[in-house]
Amino acid sequence: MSRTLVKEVPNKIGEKVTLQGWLHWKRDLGGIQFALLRDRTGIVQVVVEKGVDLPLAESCLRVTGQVVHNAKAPGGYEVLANGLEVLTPALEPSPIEIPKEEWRVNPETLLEYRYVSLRGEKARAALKVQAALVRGFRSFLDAQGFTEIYTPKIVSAGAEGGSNLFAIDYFEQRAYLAQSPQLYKQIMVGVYERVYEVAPVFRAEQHATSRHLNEYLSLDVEMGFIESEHDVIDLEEHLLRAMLDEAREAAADEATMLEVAWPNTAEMPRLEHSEARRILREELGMPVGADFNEEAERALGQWAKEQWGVDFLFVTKYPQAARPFYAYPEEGGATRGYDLLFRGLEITSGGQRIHQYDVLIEALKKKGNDPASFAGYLEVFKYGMPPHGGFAIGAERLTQKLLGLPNVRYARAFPRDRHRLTP
Ligand code: AMO
Repeated sequence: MSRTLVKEVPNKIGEKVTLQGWLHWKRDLGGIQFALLRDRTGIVQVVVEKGVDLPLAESCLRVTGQVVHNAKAPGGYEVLANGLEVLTPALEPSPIEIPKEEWRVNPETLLEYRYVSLRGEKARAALKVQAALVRGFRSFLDAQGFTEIYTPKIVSAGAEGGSNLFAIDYFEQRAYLAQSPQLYKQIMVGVYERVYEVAPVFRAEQHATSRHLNEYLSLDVEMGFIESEHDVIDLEEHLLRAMLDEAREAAADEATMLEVAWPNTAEMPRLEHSEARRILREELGMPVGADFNEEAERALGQWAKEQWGVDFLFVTKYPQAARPFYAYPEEGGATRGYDLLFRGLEITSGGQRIHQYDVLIEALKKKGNDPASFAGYLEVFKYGMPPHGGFAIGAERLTQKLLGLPNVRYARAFPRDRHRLTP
C-alpha cells in the first residue's frame, strides 16, 4: 500500500493507511498503548494493541492501520494500528525529550544536541519559515530581472573592515573567509546590472550575543543604473513584502504553530540618521555616537512603533565614520548608506556605492586601507561602472525577529558561535 502522509490522515476516516515516520512519544496505559507518529507533515495519534513491543522514541516506523474518529484524540481522529514495523530502531534514549521542546531552556542544551533537538516541531518550523522567506527572496528578484551569482568565500582582503576577519592558510598565502560578497557583487553589476546571492558569510565576532553568529546566511542584492539609495530602498520594501507573503502562504501551518505576529508592511518610513540621533538624544535621553548600539536600535524601534505603528524603519544618510569605504559620500560627512531596523534590530545594511575610480582610491586611503590590497576589485572601475547600490539582509536576524526567537542561534540549523564548532 502506498504511503499516506500525516497531514492527509483526516481525509481518510474509515480507510486503511500506511504511515512512515518517527516514534515521537509513547505511553502505555496497561490495556492499550498510545503512540505519536511524526513525519515531515505533522504528528498523529496511533493506538497500538497491548503486547506489541514499542521501540525507543525516535525509532523509524512503518504503521498500517485504520483511521477512525475519536473526539478525545488530538484533532479528533486517530489510527488503530494492526501492523507495526520498526524500520530503524533508536539505539539509545534521546538526550533531550523532543516533545517537551521549549525555546527558553538553556540554549547550550538545545544546541549541544542540535542533531535531535532540530526534530522538535518548533525548531523545524522556524527553519521552514526561513526557507520560505529565502524562496520569496529568490523568486521576487528573478521576476525583476536579477541574476543569481556565486562568489568566492575564500578571499584576499576583507570588504567590511579588518576587525572581524577569519584568517586562513591558503597554501603559501594568507587568505580570509569572506565577510560579505560586497566587492564581487559590485563587480558583477558590471556584467548583469542586477544580481543577488544567497550564501553564508563569516565574521570573527569575539562576543557571544543573542544577535551575532560567526557564520550566517547573507541575502545580498546589488543593482546598477540607480539615481540614489532611495531606488534601492524602494526595491527592498517590495522585496520584503514578497518574502513575507511567501512565508505566510507556504509556511502557514508552521507560522500558526509558532504564533507569528505578522509585521506591518504597509509603511516602512525613512528617517535620516541626524534626525534619528536627535530623537535618541533629546526625546529618549540616550547619548549616542555615529553608529547606534544595540540599546539605541531597540529604543528607536520602540519609538517608531509607538509614534507611527511601524515594525520596519529605514535609517538613512549614515555618517562616513560608521560606514565602510565603498559607501557613496555626500556633503558634510554623510553617506548614501542606510540600515533597516526590524522591531528594533538591524537586519540590513545597504546604500549607494562609489562608482568612480579616483573617488574610490581616496575613500580607501581615508579608511587606512592600502589600495594595492584591493587591486582585483579596483580594476573594474576603470571600465565603466554604472551608478549602483544594494543591500544585504541577515536571514537569521530577519527570521529571529519575525518569529520572536530569543536567540539568533535558533534561526540557524548548526550555529557557529564563539565556542561552538560542533555539531
Ligand atoms: P553588514 O556588515 O551590516 O553589511 O551586514 C549586513 C547584515 O548582515 C547581518 N549580520 C549578521 N547576522 C548575524 N550575525 C552577525 N555576526 C552579523 N553581522 C551582520 C545583519 C546586517 O544588517 N556589505 C554590506 C551590505 C551591503 O551594503 O550590501 C554588509 O555586509 O542583518
